[in-house]
Amino acid sequence: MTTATEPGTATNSQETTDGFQLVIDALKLNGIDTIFCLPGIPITDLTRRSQAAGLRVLAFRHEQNAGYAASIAGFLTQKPGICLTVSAPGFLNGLNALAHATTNCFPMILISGSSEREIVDLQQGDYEEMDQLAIAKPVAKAAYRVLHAEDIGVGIARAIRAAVSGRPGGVYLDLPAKLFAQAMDAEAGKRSLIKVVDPAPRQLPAPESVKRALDLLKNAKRPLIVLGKGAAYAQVDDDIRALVEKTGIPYLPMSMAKGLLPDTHELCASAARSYVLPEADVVMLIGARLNWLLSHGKGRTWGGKGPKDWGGQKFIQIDISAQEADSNVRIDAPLVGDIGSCVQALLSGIGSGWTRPGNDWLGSVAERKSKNVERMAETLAKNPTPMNFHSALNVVRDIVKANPEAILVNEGANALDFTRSIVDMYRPRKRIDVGTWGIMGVGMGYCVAAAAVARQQVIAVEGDSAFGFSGMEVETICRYNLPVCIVVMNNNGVYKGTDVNPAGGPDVAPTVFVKGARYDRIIEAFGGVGVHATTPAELRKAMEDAVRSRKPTLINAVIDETAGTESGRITSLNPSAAKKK
Ligand code: ADP
Ligand code: TZD
Ligand code: MG
Repeated sequence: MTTATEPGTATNSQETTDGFQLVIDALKLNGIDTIFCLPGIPITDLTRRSQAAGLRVLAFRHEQNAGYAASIAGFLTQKPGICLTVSAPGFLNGLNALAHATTNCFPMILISGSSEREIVDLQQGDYEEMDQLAIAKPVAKAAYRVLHAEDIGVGIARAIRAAVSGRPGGVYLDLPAKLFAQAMDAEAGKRSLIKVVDPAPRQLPAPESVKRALDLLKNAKRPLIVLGKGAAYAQVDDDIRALVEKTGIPYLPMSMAKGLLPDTHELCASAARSYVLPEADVVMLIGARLNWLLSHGKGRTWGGKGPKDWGGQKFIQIDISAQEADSNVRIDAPLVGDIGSCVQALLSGIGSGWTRPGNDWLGSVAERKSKNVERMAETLAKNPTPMNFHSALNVVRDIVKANPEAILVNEGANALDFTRSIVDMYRPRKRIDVGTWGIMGVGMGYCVAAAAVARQQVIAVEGDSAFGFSGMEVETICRYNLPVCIVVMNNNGVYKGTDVNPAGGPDVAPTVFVKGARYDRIIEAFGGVGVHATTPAELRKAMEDAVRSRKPTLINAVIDETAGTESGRITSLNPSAAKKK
């Protein structure tokens, strides 16, 4: 770096530092201990020197998977997950995950090396030339570029603060190749770094907002709480549990909020979802948006007459983003603040004189629940040949019950929907899945991150299509010897394996894969354990062995290829399926 090394500008110390070192020092100073990356020009030395400096550097086979790993590490730890990539194509591969992090409100920083600014800006054709900053901006919560070594401290500090404060999201940090080799005085370099103070400050709700919410809740006849992944992210599990139990209000966990309270809790209304949504009169959303996953808070799901009609519910919404309220339907009592502070304020406002909801409401919820649970138990008890989703997931359900600390990764269509409803979760932040976009490809990246940062056994339930998006990362799982047990629900295709080519030609239908594929053999190539399971008994034994040995394991679970339905539970969103009706 020219200015800092000019005679007279350096301080007394003789030692110099450089851009590489300052990035590493800045990350470490802020408690970052893991980097998810894929090396190459210009960041190869950054990955090496990070490892030398004691960071855990996990290298992937494709940047998208490193990015997904970083995003979910952010969700699990509240620290921004760091993904490090090369320029242009590497950056673009990572960009999907950055957008995913922003969409899901996960804190993540995508750090990409970039080519020479002068050449990029004049479009003179540099190696991997691209104006990455401009491209990242629309999908990132914030995007910054650092040109001078003495600004690295500020750049990293801003990136961290932007990722974790307020509504968390994905941040892009552009580090041009020239930056890394810039030298500056070591003392001055050290002084330029910033340890971020209070990166995600508490945000207390206004007392009048708390009162408004409590008034609504107190007068409700049929109240309902919806817990979203924001509530899981907030890590205030005891307070949320206290709120549910003190008020006695039934709650519905969104997919990644499952286990915040055990799914077997008497107030869990998951098994009565289609009853409680239209019937509730006051709904309190805690860290959950009224997006498509909740049918936008209106329509028939909520008891509305037509597909877009309001069902008559009043809504309380706890969210850190003031802009979220009214995005779909009227929010009668927005409670803006961090979930911890909001829930505590509600708890103290409730005091001791709270009346629990009447037995007519709790009783009918319980009745619906037990009917549905009974019906499910009957289905799960069946043992058809070939194995279907239910009989296979009955095994997964038992294994998760016996290993409640294990983290469950889940993606696919039917493989997702059935797992979500069949496999109970018992602890917070143990279920990580396709999230807000319903995205395929998060699987193996999530497995690596979960095993690395949470240091728990990981169980992944993967559709055979879903698995294919990140399947090569089984090498990564084997390389780092991670305790990951992957179950591929192999029904020979996307949704099912029975489609035929309508034109009758030699190509199979677009949803169909090689029949009887042996996914188990992929992991064997890298020294992991592969198991071919055609019965629940074989699946059970293989999963038990995997959990006991903690060896990287891939079980090819052969599922009846006729078992799935088009798009799983979201057939209604599929235009061609709608046309057929
Ligand atoms: P789900 O998909 O589980 O319904 P969403 O991703 O739609 O959940 O919603 C999560 C919400 O949680 C977002 O609106 C986000 O702003 C909010 N959120 C995240 N962290 C916090 C927090 N610490 N305090 C308050 N709100 C939060
Ligand atoms: N691409 C991406 C990135 N995300 C997507 N969601 C899709 C494509 C579309 N898609 C789904 O929504 S589910 C799915 C695709 C391709 C795969 C379903 O097949 P599967 O699961 O084998 O994973 P089931 O059990 O056969 O239904
Ligand atoms: Mg499939």
